[in-house]
Amino acid sequence: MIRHDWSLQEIRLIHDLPLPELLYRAQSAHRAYHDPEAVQGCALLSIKTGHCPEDCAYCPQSARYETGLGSEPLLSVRETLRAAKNAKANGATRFCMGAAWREAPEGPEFERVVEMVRGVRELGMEACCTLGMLTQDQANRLAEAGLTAYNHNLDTSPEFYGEIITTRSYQDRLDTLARVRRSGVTVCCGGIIGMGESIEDRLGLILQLARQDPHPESVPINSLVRVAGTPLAGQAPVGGLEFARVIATARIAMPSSIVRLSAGRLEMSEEGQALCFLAGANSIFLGERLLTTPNPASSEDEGLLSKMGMRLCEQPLTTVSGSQS
Ligand code: SAM
Ligand code: DTB
Ligand code: SF4
Repeated sequence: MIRHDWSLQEIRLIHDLPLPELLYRAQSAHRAYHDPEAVQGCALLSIKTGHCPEDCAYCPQSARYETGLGSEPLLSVRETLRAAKNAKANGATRFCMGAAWREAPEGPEFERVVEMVRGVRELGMEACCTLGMLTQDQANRLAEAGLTAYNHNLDTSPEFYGEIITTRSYQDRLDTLARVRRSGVTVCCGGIIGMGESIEDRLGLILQLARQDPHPESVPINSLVRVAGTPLAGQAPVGGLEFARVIATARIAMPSSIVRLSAGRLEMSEEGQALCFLAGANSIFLGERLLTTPNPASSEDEGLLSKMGMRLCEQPLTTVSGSQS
């Protein structure tokens, strides 16, 4: 049953269950809506890199931190579609284009992104964008171009958010998410674990997502990639069991959503990643680069999936109307 009336106490009780019971419930929820042997492969491309005016404390692309990352102008449609074709050939069915903008610009740059979305859809892939804040008109134009999903993360609980970002509010993010929802594009919204937040903050994020009606169709759970020069570079790594508990809790609270084991896999063991799949994660990013940081090589991922007797989904999972097959 899909619920939207979760309380923090209920989510806490689930998260704190003995691990065998938590995994059993997560598996049961997973199997009610998804093939437990298949994961969706997605690919990321940074279409506009660096020099972002925001101060997100985790992010290598903020202009405020010395991370050694250059600034690159918006890629061409041709370069982007070349990367998308390559991603498709490597097994990805969803292509996500990320830009280091506070908000999507108006004018020729936006038109170029619209062309990219059209081109990715023509390849038969799901198209996702993450461009910062959007106006309603921009969301509608992306919808018209066939955009499958828009990624805009809440990142953490409303209470902890101010420790991480000061240049835009939680409400700004909720407003953009509402515009995406209104446009008919599906919502991709999640957060980051390992920024120094409490367990209550992790569950506060899940509560925010699980109280939305409908739930975000896609929920990326990132483990912080600690980048030298960012304020969060010295955070302690998150243990695999702790991380899997968050995945399982998200899976139980939002059973029909795709829960994505997103950034941070390079630092996880094979066993840690396997536990995340058993806890209900059913998507990973493929390819050696996320936006600006490294990701496991495809040979590693092929090895892991084959050892688990699992496989990549051959077909896209999300249709533009928001229904999942
Ligand atoms: N600038 C746009 C925005 O912030 O909405 C889009 C790109 S931004 C890089 C997309 C998401 O990547 C962020 O919301 C954050 O959750 C995630 N992210 C960024 N840096 C990360 C890091 N070092 N570790 C894990 N996730 C990260
Ligand atoms: C999301 O939640 N994770 C992806 C995607 N949405 C855009 C981004 C991860 C970025 C990790 C840091 C980097 O490579 O720059
Ligand atoms: Fe900019 Fe997005 Fe990075 Fe924040 S997460 S600094 S908005 S690119």
